[in-house]
Amino acid sequence: MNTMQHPATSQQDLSLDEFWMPFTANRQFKAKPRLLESAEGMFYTDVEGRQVLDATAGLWCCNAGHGRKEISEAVAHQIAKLDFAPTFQMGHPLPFQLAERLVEIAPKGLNRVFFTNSGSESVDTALKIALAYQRARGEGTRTRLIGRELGYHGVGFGGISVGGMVNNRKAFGVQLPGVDHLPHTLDLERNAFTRGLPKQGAELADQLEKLVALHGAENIAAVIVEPMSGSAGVILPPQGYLKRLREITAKHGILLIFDEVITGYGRLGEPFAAQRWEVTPDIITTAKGLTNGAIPMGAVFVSEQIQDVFMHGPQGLIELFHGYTYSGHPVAAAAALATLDIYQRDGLLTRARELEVYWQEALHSLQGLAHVIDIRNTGLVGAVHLASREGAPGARGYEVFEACYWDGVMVRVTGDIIAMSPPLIVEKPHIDRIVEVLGNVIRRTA
Ligand code: PXG
Repeated sequence: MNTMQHPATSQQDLSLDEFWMPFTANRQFKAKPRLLESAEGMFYTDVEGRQVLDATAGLWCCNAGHGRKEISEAVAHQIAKLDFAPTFQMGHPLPFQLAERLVEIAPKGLNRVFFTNSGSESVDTALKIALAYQRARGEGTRTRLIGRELGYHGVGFGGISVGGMVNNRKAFGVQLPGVDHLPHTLDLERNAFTRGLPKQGAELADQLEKLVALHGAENIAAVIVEPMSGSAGVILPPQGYLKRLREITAKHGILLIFDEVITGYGRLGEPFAAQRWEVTPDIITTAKGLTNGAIPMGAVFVSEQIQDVFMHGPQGLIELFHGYTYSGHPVAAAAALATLDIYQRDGLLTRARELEVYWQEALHSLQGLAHVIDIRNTGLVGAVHLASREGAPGARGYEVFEACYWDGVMVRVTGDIIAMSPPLIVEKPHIDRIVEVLGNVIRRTA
């Protein structure tokens, strides 16, 4: 195909062949592309000038909405002042400042921060810290990791091993050995159309006791779960479930890791799900909302007690042989600091709480439409679960997703589940519009 002049302005000029798109049906997409060109506030504008209401905060990351000048100015300033500086045996002030600011909003006790560039890297970092911690405290037989069915922990080999999304695992053969999984908590029979957290299912956490009995606590390093599974289609923790996991892990000396790549930075009405649901894990992984999606960056929160275990031996010893060239990158850190300023100044870390009931009632107004078999919500997250067509799982969901886009609302689709997580600056008329368009599309989709 012909190549185009940079920058692309019109679809006709653009060769779509060379970019192998991630998590995309490339041939289907390229036959009828959806190309976004600019963004402001709650809206994208596509290359044909169509306004698209963003009901997904990009990919669950643009929590303060799009086009925030404070962030782009901070980035422009920083890239001109210090484009890059190493953080291996060298340093610069920004990641130190950022870590201090992050600890102020983190759950009490999680006061050490390791920087990465993505959620996947945050997960692998957390798993490696957990393994090294157990070894450093003299519990070196604790090498097993436990995840959960339908969990999404990114795409590194560690993440897909503890993750439980079947399609993300099965094409790749070998994974980490010594991994086991808890059952997922999706239970349409008992919990369909619950507003907020399901009442049934806390006992599913007790399955961890079974895994402990099977493998021996002395062989298990850590349990990793998303407090709320986002990617699998908004699967919520039953009331009491996370507390139970915390009790069982603490009893057996197993670390509890919350993967808050989606739930972190205000999505649920508190800075972190750990605060919203009053369960403090030992490690929290984050990314996405940390920089409002503007520059790649992740952060892993660890308790001081865990870090202390590493701080022994000769002064000159590198305590953790782990890190990325771009850990604490100055431009990313500047973006994160500007993002935190916005979140705090505009009260965005708790705004989801204020809008939660309005959001919930709007979504649940779709109950009763054909093929809608469940609606789930918490904070500013929601899902409409559609029945699969016989022999064609995912087809109905994809059609709804695509039609919503052409009608001017961007939602996410996973299988036959429509997931939504609007920027935290969303206003009630936006919510009305999202639900109206989605409702109309579902009504006309067979
Ligand atoms: N953990 C969790 C809980 C995530 O949701 C990752 C780790 C990996 O992050 P990176 O930055 O490596 O992609 C994620 C990412 C979707 C969707 O629509 C969700 C994610 C990414 C892309 C799409 O459900 N979550």
